[in-house]
Amino acid sequence: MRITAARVVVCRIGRNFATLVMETDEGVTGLGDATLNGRELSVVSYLQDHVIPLLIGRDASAIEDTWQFLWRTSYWRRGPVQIAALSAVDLALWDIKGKALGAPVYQLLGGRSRAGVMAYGHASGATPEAAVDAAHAVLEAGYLAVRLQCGLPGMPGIYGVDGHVRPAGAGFDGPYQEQWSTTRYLRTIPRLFELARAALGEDVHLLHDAHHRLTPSEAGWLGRRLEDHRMFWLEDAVAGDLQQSYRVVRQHTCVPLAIGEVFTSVFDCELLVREQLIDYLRVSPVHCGGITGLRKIAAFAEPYLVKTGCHGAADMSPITMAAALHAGISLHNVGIQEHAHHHSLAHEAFRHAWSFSNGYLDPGEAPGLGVEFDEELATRHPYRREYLPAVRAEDGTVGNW
Ligand code: KDG
Ligand code: MG
Repeated sequence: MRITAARVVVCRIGRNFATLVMETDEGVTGLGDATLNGRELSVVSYLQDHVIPLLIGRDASAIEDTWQFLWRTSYWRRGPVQIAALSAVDLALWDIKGKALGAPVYQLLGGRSRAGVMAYGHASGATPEAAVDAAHAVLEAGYLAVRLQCGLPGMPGIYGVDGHVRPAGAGFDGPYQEQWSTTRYLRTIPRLFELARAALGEDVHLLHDAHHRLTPSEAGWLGRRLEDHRMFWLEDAVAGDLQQSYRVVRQHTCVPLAIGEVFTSVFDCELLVREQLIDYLRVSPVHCGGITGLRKIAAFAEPYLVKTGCHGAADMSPITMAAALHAGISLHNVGIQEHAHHHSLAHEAFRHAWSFSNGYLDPGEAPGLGVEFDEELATRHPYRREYLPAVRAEDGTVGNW
């Protein structure tokens, strides 16, 4: 079976999505997510101008060979634009293989190794009390795990609190400015989880995302204060650019640590995994080389007892969720899957076999990735440039988003 054509469809349904549609001479079509949030069109160009010409005529069944070919011949191996393009191709090829064989992709990955993939939902509020109220609703919806984020006293808009990304009326041509105070944050978050554990009970899994904002010693301090609330994880306490930073964090706290939603390959987590400095890897199949890339990273992490907890924000399309779940149901070292909710229309544009029930996600039994793309509906919702927020400390210093 040969690849005959491929195109990238860009749309905005709640968030911007770039979708690779790959065709073959046997009439089987594959879908891949190519969305690199905030920098979408660079991947579109990379695919259209540089990758698709290399794909035409290639054997659609040769997934590993195509992965290695695109990884090695690009020369610029590890950048997020290159990897998002490679990921889209990989997902489309797995989709084609599954459809051609009449099997859901997870069956081609070794079959089920668990009954379902535990999902975590999101709860947030302007105050710790409001966030805990929101968490009750998440648990009522069936989740067994919830990520809590809350505002900081006197500071409008903060990471993870509903409505912060683009307040009504804010323009699309420059990043929305978010304020930040580490002092207020470190004062607020221990209280949030003290309240949450008391109000939500002993059984619920509690998660938090610090979004790359702390130094290693601040992260160690926070981790210690969260230990008694038995967190499932503390995510992105420190940016992972300097992997050895996590030695300091680990020396100070035994709170479980997660990182990796911006990692693009096994090299970004090699030291973190080898020294067992983290517990969960947040890599997503759309940003780490597809299902093939995710499997390579998970296989490396397995002997070190590091599990996956794939990034599942709403700025990746339902195709990525499908891929994460086919991998998630079949890999052994899977911890949890983030489940942020897409715009309702996204579920129509990307009709999917995956589903959520009683705290668990399941990839479903449809052949391939199990997603049908309504291209006509998608193209009625054109792309619009949008940036992630910028964060500034009280003195105006720009910080990590
Ligand atoms: O676009 C960036 C988001 O995907 C990111 O901010 C979400 O950190 C995130 C998470 O854990 O879902
Ligand atoms: Mg995160």
